[in-house]
Amino acid sequence: MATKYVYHYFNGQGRGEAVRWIFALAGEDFVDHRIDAAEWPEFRSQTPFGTLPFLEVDGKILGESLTIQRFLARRFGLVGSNEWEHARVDELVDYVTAKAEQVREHYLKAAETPLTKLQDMLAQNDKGEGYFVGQAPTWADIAITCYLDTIENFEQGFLAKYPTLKAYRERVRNYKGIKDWIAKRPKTAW
Ligand SMILES: N[C@@H](CCC(=O)N[C@@H](CS)C(=O)NCC(=O)O)C(=O)O
Repeated sequence: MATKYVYHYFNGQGRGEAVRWIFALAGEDFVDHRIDAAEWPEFRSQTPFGTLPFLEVDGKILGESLTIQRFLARRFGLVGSNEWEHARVDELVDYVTAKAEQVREHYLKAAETPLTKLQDMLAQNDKGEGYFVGQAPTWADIAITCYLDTIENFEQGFLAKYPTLKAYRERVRNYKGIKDWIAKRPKTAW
């Protein structure tokens, strides 16, 4: 029997969206349960750590956004093809997650150095025309593109100064599964 996934997060993108993209890229069904601000105080007691997101996997509960992403990425083969690639993927996800926090706190000034670094790093693999790591998409591509989306949501056109990254973002957003997800997901304020 197919595994039943129920994913709980607020009605927005934020820390929660990358998991939805992993499901979309893998072509796996999940229940996308979105919690309203009004429901949150009561719903909090059902979460493992008092925060969202969390994931139910056939009734078993897993918290922490990066743990959920890593668990699903391993399951769906989105972690790279050898030990070194796994490490590189983890490195990029850790980096971009920390930088996303800084954008939340300090806005786009905090994005300039990481964007330059990411663009240089991307150019080192297949001249920047492919993926961040290896020859197939990984959850690092999803984490990085969600970070780029956060930046563009803050200020549309900000990525114009980073043409390789801008083109990369468009490519990832057009992957099979992700393109459909972006078209059909609820339109939200963040
Ligand atoms: N380290 C946790 C942080 C989770 C977190 O802070 N989630 C926020 C939403 S993005 C939350 O639940 N905020 C509501 C609250 O703390 O009351 C993770 O990555 O899952």
